[in-house]
Amino acid sequence: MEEQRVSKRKIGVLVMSYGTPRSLEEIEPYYTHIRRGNPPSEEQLKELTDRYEAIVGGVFPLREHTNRQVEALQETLNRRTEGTGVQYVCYQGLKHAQPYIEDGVAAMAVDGIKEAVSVVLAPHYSAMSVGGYNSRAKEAAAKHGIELRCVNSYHLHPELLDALTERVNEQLDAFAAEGAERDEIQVLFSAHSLPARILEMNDPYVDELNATSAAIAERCGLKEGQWRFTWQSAGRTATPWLGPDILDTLAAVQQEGIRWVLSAPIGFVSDHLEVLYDLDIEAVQEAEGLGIRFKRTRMLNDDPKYMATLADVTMKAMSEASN
Ligand code: FEC
Repeated sequence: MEEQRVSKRKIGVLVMSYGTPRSLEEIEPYYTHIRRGNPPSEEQLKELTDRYEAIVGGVFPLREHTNRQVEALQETLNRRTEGTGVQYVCYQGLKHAQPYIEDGVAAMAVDGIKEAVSVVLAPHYSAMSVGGYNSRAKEAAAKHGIELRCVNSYHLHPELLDALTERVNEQLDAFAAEGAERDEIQVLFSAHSLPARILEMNDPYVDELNATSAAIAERCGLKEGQWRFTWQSAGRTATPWLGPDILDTLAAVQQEGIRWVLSAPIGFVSDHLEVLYDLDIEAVQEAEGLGIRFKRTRMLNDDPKYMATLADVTMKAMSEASN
């Protein structure tokens, strides 16, 4: 038995996520890393620290969710490969915090991994988001002599769409229980904004997000005009960012007479700052001021259908490479 286990083909899985500080003291180096080595001003640092303190009093929920997602993906892959000659081993690599992407790849090398797949905990590809993760992963893998295949996106995977559809329906039902007619509810799908120059780069980000939104709207039976896509969490910089922002969209839908809004942040997969602050605090306050009833869909976190999606795309990347 032991001999059989040793002879299994071992494939590394680099599971990459944005990363978050581990303590209030780590906010400054984290923010400096996001800003490509430029430390934030005192005012910028205070503003970010205040946002973290507002969400859960200085705890960083993204870390726990990423840890749990990596564990749950490992368990899913173990179940799928039981009795086969292949073993997948997951490693975590974060974009802006420890363990960095390069640390995850170095840990694979220490364990003797020679072939690996990288996958990002974000379903939609942009050269400015997932592309950045994958190019760092490729560079580190080449340094250690690891053959790496990258998953770019999985925004229309049927199990991902099922999990997101369930979440939209759940909140539509919750609104209905409060007296809303289902077709009076406006669904706002959203994702992290990016600098508007991606529009000149032939980047698939916008199309992929629209495709996910349209697929969920269809599965939920939403009528035309009952949903739209909007942006959120744009950076606080002088460059133009993709819009409209959700706060402006709330004002626009109020002008159209809409009173019930369901926010579905499909560009994110975990409970973290951009959801717990930008939506649950900022957008909720804006909606209240406009007389709009506002709800948000539950995040995927370690949902089994999301884990099945990740396991599928990981194994598919390997099988395509072997053909
Ligand atoms: O909970 C947490 O601690 C982390 C939450 C978090 C997630 C996240 C995801 C994405 N971001 C994306 C793009 C950008 C671009 C800039 C930028 C800046 C920040 C800052 C914080 C932050 N992001 Fe983020 N992002 C999260 C947090 N992000 C904090 C810095 C302060 C601020 O602007 O609010 C601008 C960088 C620059 O200055 O050049 C661009 C994209 C995603 C979704 C995909 C992914 O998860 O990678 C795209 C979670």
